[in-house]
Amino acid sequence: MSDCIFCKIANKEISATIVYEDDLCLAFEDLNPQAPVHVLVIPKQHLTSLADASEEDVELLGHLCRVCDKVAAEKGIKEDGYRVVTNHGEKAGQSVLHLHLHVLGGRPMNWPPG
Ligand code: DGP
Repeated sequence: MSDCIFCKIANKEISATIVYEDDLCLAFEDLNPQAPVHVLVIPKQHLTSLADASEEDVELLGHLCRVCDKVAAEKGIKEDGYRVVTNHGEKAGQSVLHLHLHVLGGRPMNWPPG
């Protein structure tokens, strides 16, 4: 989508600190980190959120989860523990309308989340 900021990052029209990339997805540092490690994992294909995904996307969604774990390992937070979060819609606080998985770690995570 031409006006989507994460599509622009995926297309390298906007710079980001990329920590992982393959044919299907990209992982980059969050601009406004909420933890010592805060990486966003996005599909290169535009999906607005998890609610926009269909049965056709099952393999892609599984791949994104595997990449979250890979990123956590590369960032050194796999052993101690990490959190993966995705927001859908206004009440969940989604601010960028391109599916993204937050990988958070490097500090204790509270539960329930705010
Ligand atoms: P969410 O609230 O779940 O939609 O999270 C959106 C996240 O995206 C938020 O943590 C900040 C991050 N973000 C927004 N714009 C940019 C950007 O241009 N670059 C990067 N690296 N992160 C961004």
